[in-house]
Amino acid sequence: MAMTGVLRPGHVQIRVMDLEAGVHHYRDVLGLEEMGRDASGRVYLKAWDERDHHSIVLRKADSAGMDFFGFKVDSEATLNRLEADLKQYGLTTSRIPAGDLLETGERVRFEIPSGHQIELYAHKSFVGSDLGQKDPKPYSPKFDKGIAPMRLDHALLYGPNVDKVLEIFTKVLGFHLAEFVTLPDSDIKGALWLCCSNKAHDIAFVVHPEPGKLHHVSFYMESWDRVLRSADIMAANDVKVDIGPTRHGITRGGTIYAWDPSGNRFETFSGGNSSYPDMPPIEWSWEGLGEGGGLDVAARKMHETFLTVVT
Ligand code: M3P
Ligand code: FE
Repeated sequence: MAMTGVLRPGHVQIRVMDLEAGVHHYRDVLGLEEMGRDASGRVYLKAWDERDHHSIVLRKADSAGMDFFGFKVDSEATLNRLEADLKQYGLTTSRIPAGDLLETGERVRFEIPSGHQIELYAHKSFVGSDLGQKDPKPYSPKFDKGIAPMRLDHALLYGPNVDKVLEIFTKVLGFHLAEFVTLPDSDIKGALWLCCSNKAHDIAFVVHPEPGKLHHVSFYMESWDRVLRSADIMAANDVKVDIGPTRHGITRGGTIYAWDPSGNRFETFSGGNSSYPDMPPIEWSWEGLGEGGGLDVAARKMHETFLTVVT
């Protein structure tokens, strides 16, 4: 696949109420590597198979949630073009100077109609993975440190105006819709799984009255075995689990939803459908999401927390 334009989820800034409890969770339990701290006290972390400097940024705040979600684009030229296209569409964009996030170039930030801050950037320092770039090894001891996901995979965000969000991601940013859920007794799309790659999804949205909410940040595990191992590690560390281990019918990914110490939900996720822009999106009814196993193949029911607990 000739990937151009928006390449992948690159970073997410998560608010935590107790910084050291957050660092303990993301570094020692999840097993991400701490890559640095900046003058304002933010903590930067990376997963073992990621090559750029960081993907997770923790900021101490009075409330939990997500400050912004950033996508890496293929070049400065693409950054400039997408900034112009977003303005042309009618969104307000701003430039955040290079270096505001450690080892990261200039970012274009905009608020989408669901109330979330989304960013695009073209540069983040390449630091490589432990495996090396030449004749890489298949294994590093880091794979056994904590849950040890391979990468930041996606986020699921809750907010209003999901129809407008669909238009911006597909018409302006070049994403395609992989799967969607229609609201009860209607053909209105109330939940979206959107891709800039051929992964199961790179970002997802569920319609919700309150703007700017985080449902979960998802981490990719190499296998279903590794998802099950993550359940053991959650239990050993008293991490509160929401749903799973099970499979989502939507995306067909193996999953556990659980909470960090501030109440931000995170997911350990494996497998999942591949998607291509020429494939018509998969449609789910509201019953399909619940009793049809869209959310939870094993339980085949709606979980109250899925619709109500967000940060
Ligand atoms: C995901 C996700 C649902 C399927 C979800 C698949 C919620 O990876 O976004 O959690 O039905
Ligand atoms: Fe997910």
